[in-house]
Amino acid sequence: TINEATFAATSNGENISVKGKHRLANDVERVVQEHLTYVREEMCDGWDLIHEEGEMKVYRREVEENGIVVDPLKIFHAIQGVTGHEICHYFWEYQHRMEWETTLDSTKIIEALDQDTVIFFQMHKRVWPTAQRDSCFWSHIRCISNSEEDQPTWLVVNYTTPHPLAPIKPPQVRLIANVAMICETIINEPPLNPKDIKRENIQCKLAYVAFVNPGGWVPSAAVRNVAKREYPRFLRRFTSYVIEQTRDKPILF
Ligand code: H15
Repeated sequence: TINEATFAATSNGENISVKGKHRLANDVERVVQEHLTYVREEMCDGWDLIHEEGEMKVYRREVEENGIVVDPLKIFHAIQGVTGHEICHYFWEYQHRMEWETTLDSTKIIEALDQDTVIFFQMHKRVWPTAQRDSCFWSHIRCISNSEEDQPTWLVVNYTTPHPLAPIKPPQVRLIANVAMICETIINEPPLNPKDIKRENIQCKLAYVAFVNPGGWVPSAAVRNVAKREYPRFLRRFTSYVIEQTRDKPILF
């Protein structure tokens, strides 16, 4: 846990880092913990199952803020033959992104805060008839051990942040996002020797959570249609990509 005394704030409220922690470490910690709590909450009132495909279930809650659609989204999925570490690795690593992302024109890292936290600037494909969107967010990958016996939980969080290297240049509109990919690895019929675990014995249980604000008015029906089509498409394509990439590689636990 992070000690408050590790941080200081400047007179204009900006965080500065002290004792080797980067300036956004407090934010990262808070958002990670919020996601871990939120993902365990029951899916009850207000959540609609909007898409089901094999093991994939896509839920959404219809919410508008000042007439702008900000529907929270939760997807649950189970993928055979890969670990949570592998899923999170391919989701977080910049080098692989353009091979599975179909909604981006470009992606780049504008700052590395530490080994597990980088700041991305991304240009999103324009969705007709709306203005083009960009995004600037910290992206953090983490492994959490639950107990000696269980496989650890892996997660990636993407969270919007301002950055001097990424000023908003109208007519471009900035997406505001808080997204998490949270994964657990299940080992079926574990062999006595862990070295004998095969891909056919493993499964990754995945939860993908997204709060995205389009950053400006977009017709509600248009956003909802795009979201309903694009999120399942993303997860289908991304998980096939990870299966393909890891098939003949040693298992990364
Ligand atoms: O999570 C996904 N991609 C990552 C890595 O590229 C980035 C993402 C992010 C999005 C926005 C801002 C910051 C970070 O976490 C996969 C995203 C799939 C997106 C599916 C399309 C959603 C459509 C939402 C409608 C917005 C309409 C605006 C005109």
